[in-house]
Amino acid sequence: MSPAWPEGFLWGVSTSAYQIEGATAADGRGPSIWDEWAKVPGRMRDGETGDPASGHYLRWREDVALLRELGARAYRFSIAWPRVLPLGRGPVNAAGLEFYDRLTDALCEAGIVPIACLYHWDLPQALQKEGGWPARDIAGRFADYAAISAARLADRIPFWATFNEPGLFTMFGHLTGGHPPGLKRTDAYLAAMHHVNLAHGGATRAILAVRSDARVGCVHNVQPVRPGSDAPADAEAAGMLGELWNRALPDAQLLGHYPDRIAALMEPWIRGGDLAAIRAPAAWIGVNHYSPVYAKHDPSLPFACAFTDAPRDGTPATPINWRIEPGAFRDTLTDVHARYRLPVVVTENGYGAEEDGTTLEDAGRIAFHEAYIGAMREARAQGADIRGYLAWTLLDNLEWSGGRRVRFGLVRVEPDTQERRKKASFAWFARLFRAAPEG
Ligand code: IFM
Repeated sequence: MSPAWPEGFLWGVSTSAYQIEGATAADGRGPSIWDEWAKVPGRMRDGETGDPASGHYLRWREDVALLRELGARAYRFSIAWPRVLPLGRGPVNAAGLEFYDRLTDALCEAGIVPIACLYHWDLPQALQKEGGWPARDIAGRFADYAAISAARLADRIPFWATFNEPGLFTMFGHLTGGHPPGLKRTDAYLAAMHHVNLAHGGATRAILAVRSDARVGCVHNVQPVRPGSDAPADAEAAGMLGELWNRALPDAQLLGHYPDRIAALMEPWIRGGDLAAIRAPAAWIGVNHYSPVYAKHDPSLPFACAFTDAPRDGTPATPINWRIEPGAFRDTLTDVHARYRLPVVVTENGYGAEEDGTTLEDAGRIAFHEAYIGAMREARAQGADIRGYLAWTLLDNLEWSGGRRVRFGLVRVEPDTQERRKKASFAWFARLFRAAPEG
């Protein structure tokens, strides 16, 4: 497979802080909105919390050794804002920054390119108390946090992502209510999107002020939204949901405007100069893609649209019922490249399953990645400028409110001991990565 891939292609894996670190109260870390959320019974499957997750905060050396053994060329991790700034602002927690400093050093020593994401959903709870993303002031707090992180790490971290999946966490946290802070308010949702966009622009400029050669981007969830039926109302719902889910964030960040259907709705939050402030120089775009999704018309809901089940048409699906459609991945990659004209890095793509550990053979996961990497190759052949593929994910982890039963890892993590056991997919990826040309 290697000849199809250029030198320097970023082959590797992604993780996120809250999903793997555990140690939520260690060394001065402050609480995040997910810690607060997990306190309420019934919200997290099996009563899980951020502890122990995958125990990475204690076992990070072992995990870097795994990355080295995997032959990963790149590794995307997220920095936990509440570890660096326990109150979201104000005094820096030295121990928190040191953790990421040591991790970065170890990655560099192993010859692995670090890619840091500043926000994978773990907002400091103290900032939530001040209003969270719907409060405009948060954009400045985020830029300050970005500057602090970059000042310490950007000498060794070449790639930075401001946010992971802003289209998702703004919607689930403020409109549909399934993520913290659990709001179901249209105004909060629209405001959150705009302030995340402002935060993206401010943070990008803050990182570039520290290090002008930093390559800054943002990681977006991009999934084609299809109508759930032939009804025209479902087609309209899919159009609306597609703009909210896939476009509202990257269009503002990269094209300088909100998509047509929602532009007027955003006006109450836009002040003079905002759109220019949001559109900061971007070096790349991250795409997280797993499957297409479906929409239906529902006049009782804001925007009259909702996610709905995929039709039962015999299309294969993963064990957690996510449709397996490599062609949709290929088209997503070509569309994103054509729309934004930026180098694309696939920052997440993976296969979730409940696995009881009786076997480490995960043939379904291998077949999934093989098919999706084949689709990525087709997208490249069609001209899409794709610079990397980071599988989701290195370790079995905390799948948010889904708990730890659904596993995406190439490495199994035993729930009671956090012992690591490599799955067959680990060896498959190791062969792939080692066959790729050096960069
Ligand atoms: O685990 C998540 C990740 O945090 C964001 N993207 C999708 C993954 C699988 O659900």
